[in-house]
Amino acid sequence: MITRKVLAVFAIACGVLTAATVPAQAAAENFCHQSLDTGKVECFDTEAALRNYEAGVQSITLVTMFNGYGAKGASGYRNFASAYGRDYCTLPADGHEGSSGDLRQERYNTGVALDRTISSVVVRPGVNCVLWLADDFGFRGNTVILVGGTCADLRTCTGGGNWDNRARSFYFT
Ligand SMILES: [Ca+2]
Repeated sequence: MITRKVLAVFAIACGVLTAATVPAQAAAENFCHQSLDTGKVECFDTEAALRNYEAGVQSITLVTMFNGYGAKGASGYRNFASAYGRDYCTLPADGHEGSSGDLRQERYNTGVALDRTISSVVVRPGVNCVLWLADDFGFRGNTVILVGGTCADLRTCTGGGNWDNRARSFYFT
C-alpha cells in the first residue's frame, strides 16, 4: 500500500513538472534586441537578461556619416556610438567619446570604406557632441568642427572650406 501511494504521488509530480516545463520553453527567448546598425538580433529567456545585455551594448547612435549628400542612407551610411556606452558626450572629460584614427578601417553598410568618401554627416542634436574631422590619419592635418545637427553637404556646410570626400580620421567629444 505504501509503495503504491508513493508511486502515484511521483507520477503526479512528474505530470505537473512536465506541464510546467512546456510553457516555459515556449516562452523562452522572447526578449530580443536588434541592432539598427547591423541588423543582428540577440534573444534572451528573461527581460532581466535582455536588460543586462543592452546595458553593455553601445547601440545609441551619436554620429552618422554618409557617403552621399543630404544625409541619406541610400549610397551608404555608418553609425557611431559612444565608446563608453553613453547616449551623450562629456566634453571635456573624455577626449574621444568616439573616434577613428584611420577611416580606411571603417565601412559603410555598403562595404565601401569611409576614407575620403564622407559627404554629409548627422551629429545627434541635444546630446552635447562636437565632431572633429581631420584630413590626415591620426587626427592630424587640417581639421574642422561640426556641432549638433545635420551637415547635408560637406562641400559648403562646415564654414571651413570644402570637406567633401576629404576626412581621413575623426573624433567626437
Ligand atoms: Ca562621398
